Parts: sequence; C-alpha cells; structure tokens
Amino acid sequence: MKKSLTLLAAAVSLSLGLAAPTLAQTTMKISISTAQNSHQGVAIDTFAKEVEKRTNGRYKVQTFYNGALGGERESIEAVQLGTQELAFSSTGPVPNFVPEAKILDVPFLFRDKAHARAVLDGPIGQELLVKFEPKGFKALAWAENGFRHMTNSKRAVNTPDDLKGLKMRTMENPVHITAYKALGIITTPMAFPEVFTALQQGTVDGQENPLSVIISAKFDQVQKNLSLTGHVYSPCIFVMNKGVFDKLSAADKQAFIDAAKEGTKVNRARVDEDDAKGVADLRGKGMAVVDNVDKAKFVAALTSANAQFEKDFGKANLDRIRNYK
Ligand code: EAX
Repeated sequence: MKKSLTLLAAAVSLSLGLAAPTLAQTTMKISISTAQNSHQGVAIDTFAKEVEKRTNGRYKVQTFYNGALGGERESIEAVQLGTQELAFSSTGPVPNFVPEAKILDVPFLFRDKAHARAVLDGPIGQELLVKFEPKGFKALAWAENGFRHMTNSKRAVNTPDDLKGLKMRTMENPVHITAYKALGIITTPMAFPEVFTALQQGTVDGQENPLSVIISAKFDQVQKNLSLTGHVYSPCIFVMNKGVFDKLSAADKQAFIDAAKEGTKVNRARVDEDDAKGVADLRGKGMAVVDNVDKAKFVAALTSANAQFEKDFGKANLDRIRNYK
C-alpha cells in the first residue's frame, strides 16, 4: 500500500512535470500603420519580446505592420470590439473614441519633446490614460510619433501664406482639421495606408507627419518640399481591449504595462535618432528642406483656431499643459 502510494505520487509529479512545458499559450495581435523598420516597429517588436519574456512565454504577441490589419481608426475600433487584442496608434483617430484625448493634438501646445514626454509621463498623461477605460480600452502607455512637419509637391512653405490653397491629406482628427483650415489648407482626411498612393497620383498635394514617418513611409519618393514647421506634437498610444486586460492576473497586468513602457523607451530613442539625422537623409534623397521656419508666424495664423480650442478645452486645462515643468 505504502509503496503504491509512493508510486502514485511519483507518477503525479512526473505527469505535472511533463505538463508544464505544454501549458496553454495565448496569442494576441498588435498592429501599426507604418513599416516594421520605424519608430513604431521597434515599439511593438520590443513590446512583443518583453511580454513573452515577462510572462515566461505564456503570452505571445503577433506583430502586424504597414496597416496589414487596417488603418489606425480601424485598429482602435477592432480593439474596442475585441476582434484584435492590441493596437499601437497615433492619437489621430483617438478622439472619435475618447474625446478627452483631443487636447493633446492642439498645435504649438508643447515646447519640445522633453516637455511633451514629461506631460504624458506625469499626472496629466496618467489622468488621460484612465479616460480610455469607460470606452472599453486599457491604455497601457503613451509613446510618440514626434513633431509633425509639412511636405508637398507644389512649393516651398516658408510662411503660413504658402499653405493657402494647398490640398493636404490630414489625419481623421477634428483638432487638426480645424487648425489646418485656419491656415488656409484644403483638408482631405484619409487613413494612412492610402496616403502614399494619394501623393503619388496627385489626389492631394501634400501631407504632414514627423520625420520618423516621412522617412519610414518613403514620402521623399513622392514629395519635393519639406518645411520643419513642427506645428503639432503627435503622441502615440498602446491600447488593449479592456475585457482581455481585466482577465489577466495582477502580475501579468503589470507585465503588459511594463512591456509597453519598454516599447516606449525604444520608440522615443528612435524618434530622437530620426530627428537628428532625418533632414540630412531626406536632403540626400532629393527633398528641398526649409529648416528655418518662423514658427511665430504660424502661431499668429492660428489665432482664431486657438480661440476655438480655448473655448472647447478650457484655457486652464491648456495652460496646465503649457506650463507643466
Ligand atoms: O502613426 O496617420 C498618420 O499620419 C500617422 O501619423 C501615421 O499613421 C503614423
């Protein structure tokens, strides 16, 4: 009897030992609209690697690039519905889901990347992450595209007057559209995966995006002029379906959040690298770059739009961001 119990115990522990490596693995999807070789690609590649490492391989994240699963709006929608677990997106289409995020896309709100990153990592950014929850998302971490600049195929843009009458693709973002209209731009909202072809075929004259996006999307092949307007900071966000996140253990929840933070670190480092060498790179590829834009003129041209933003978002809320140290 004693012997058979010992044997049984041995058999049980053996079968448990054998069962461990075959523990169920859960696979999730994350997508971006830009290329793998980009500031967004390194963000999701790092995130996927870190999730797997921090959960001992129990969770695996499949990565999709170049809008393979749809544009940013579609990916956020899929995460909200739960047909896709995760997405990494700019805040472009986010206001359609989380209106409170609109304030971050106000032009000339942030002095520089250090200011924007401090705001997003501090109490204001954390308060905004929570606003995603009632809409069915767990926002894991802020990341970024960087400061957006104007490109077009028609003329050098030195002053706001040069933008008048240019037909430009914009993100599907109400704040951008209001601002760019105030600058005299003919705005054409469009999902990112369609932009290269639209520029190539002349459906639009131009677009605006940070150097990291311009370079990785090879817009130099279809755009002659670049002006370093830096007119708006473009945040990005790691979003997850809230139901999926809520089912994770406390330790796994932390693993996903920490993995996103690691993704943000490499994302920001890559944006810095692209900003440092991007202009020389794009000049080398034949773009004409205006790098001494008088930003005060663009700020002045946005006076009416800014009055609208102060009314919509509250001057105190905008000042809280502007004055954040
Ligand atoms: O997130 O749509 C855009 O212009 C975005 O900046 C781009 O998809 C990268």
